[in-house]
Amino acid sequence: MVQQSYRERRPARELADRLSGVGVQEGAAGGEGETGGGETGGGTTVTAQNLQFDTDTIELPADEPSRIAFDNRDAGQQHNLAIYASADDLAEPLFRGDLVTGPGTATYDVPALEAGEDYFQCDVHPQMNGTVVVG
Ligand SMILES: [Cu+2]
Repeated sequence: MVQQSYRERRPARELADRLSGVGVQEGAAGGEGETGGGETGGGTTVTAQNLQFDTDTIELPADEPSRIAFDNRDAGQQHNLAIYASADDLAEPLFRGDLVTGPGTATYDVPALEAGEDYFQCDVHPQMNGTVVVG
């Protein structure tokens, strides 16, 4: 990996120097963007369709915020995704996504969760549920 990126960068920089200063700036900004987005943006997608989630297990990283791309494909139906410590403890969600009326999508910013297993469900249709594996 390291060797490859050096190889790619050197010629690019030389070329940019020859062309103009603008090229150098673009190259630098692009490099930063790759590092920031690639590491933290690892995405999980959950789709709701026919009153079902497309998965009964969601994997999220422990101790760091994460993101779930939520896709509701049920026309006229409201769905969301909420995370609870367990199915028996629905009073205080660890995270509750905004309701989305289908067809529609939302990006859920999930706060850092402790390693372990949590429970998720659609609050409108609690029969749509599953396990969140954090770690
Ligand atoms: Cu629902």
